[in-house]
Amino acid sequence: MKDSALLVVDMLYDFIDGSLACQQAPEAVAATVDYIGRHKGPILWIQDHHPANHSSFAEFGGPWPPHCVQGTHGADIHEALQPFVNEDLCFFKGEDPATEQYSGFEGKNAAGQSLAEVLELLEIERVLVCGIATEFCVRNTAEDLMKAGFKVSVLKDCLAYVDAEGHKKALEEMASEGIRLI
Ligand code: VGL
Ligand code: ZN
Repeated sequence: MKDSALLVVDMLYDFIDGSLACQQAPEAVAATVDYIGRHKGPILWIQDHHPANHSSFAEFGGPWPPHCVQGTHGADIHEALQPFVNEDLCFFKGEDPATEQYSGFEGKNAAGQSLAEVLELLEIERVLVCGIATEFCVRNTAEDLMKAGFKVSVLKDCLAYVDAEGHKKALEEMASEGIRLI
């Protein structure tokens, strides 16, 4: 059987203990480290990576405090996960100041390859998605992967969220769309 890929979404300091700290984030990081110990296939990473003048920031009319600004600590992957990071498998999103980009699907790595392109090169059929935030990046990424024809599972113990109700609703809706919750 082909390997499944693990896709870790936005486990970045600003979403864990920084300006946009999400509920359950430290627990989700610990559960992800634990899961990686049992995971066989490749591990890919999505990173929110904004310029300092991004339109999603409140001072520019958006809904969020400044977060994950390029070159800052808040944009870094949590240190507990660093031993498993391969730079070629890191995909950046949110780099265009004018565009909100919750989905990591069109994220690009340093070589300019897209997530979908690399998943295809790796001959991945199923993508296991975990990360932050359930309602935004996790959900949009999982749905785009489904639409592109990948099988998708979400690791429900490895998620953090902005709002508990929103998290619950997002899980229900993903399940109804055929995304497997494991
Ligand atoms: C996200 C809020 C702001 C996410 C990104 O990726 O879930 N949420 N920017
Ligand atoms: Zn963002």
